[in-house]
Amino acid sequence: MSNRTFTMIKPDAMRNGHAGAILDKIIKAGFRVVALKQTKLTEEKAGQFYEVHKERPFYGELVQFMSSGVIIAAILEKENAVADFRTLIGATNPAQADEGTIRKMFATSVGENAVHGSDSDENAQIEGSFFFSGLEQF
Ligand code: 3AN
Repeated sequence: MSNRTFTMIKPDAMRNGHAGAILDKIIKAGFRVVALKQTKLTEEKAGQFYEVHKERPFYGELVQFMSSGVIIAAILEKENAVADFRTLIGATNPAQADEGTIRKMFATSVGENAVHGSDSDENAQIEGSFFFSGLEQF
């Protein structure tokens, strides 16, 4: 089992001034930052990142939104990182997210849901290397 996951703080949370509070919750939950940067996705890059969702009805909206402002991308390390991080962020739809989860506290809607979290060890690896070279991971 891998001990790393990948996250993005999405444009809604960045615009709403929640980046600091979200990073604080992540670190206090026991995740170590392996790599971190602020960046902005082009539509093309956002399209590539979410390629697996290409056939979903919300794909166009998702690509537009994810390229609409700056994001923070990070690789995080902790035992059982992928599952524990998904627990910390809560359900995709903030209306269904548990109390105290990042999405419950900071997300606006199912589309603008504050944070991304990898859904498997394999995707954590792929997504982390989409943003960071080996030299940027410590
Ligand atoms: P999660 O981010 O919880 O893994 P996925 O993989 O089902 O959820 O969806 C990826 C992203 O697509 C979500 N984070 C959200 O931004 C967007 N999304 C998912 N479902 C919808 C929807 N019904 N309408 C708009 N955007 C959606």
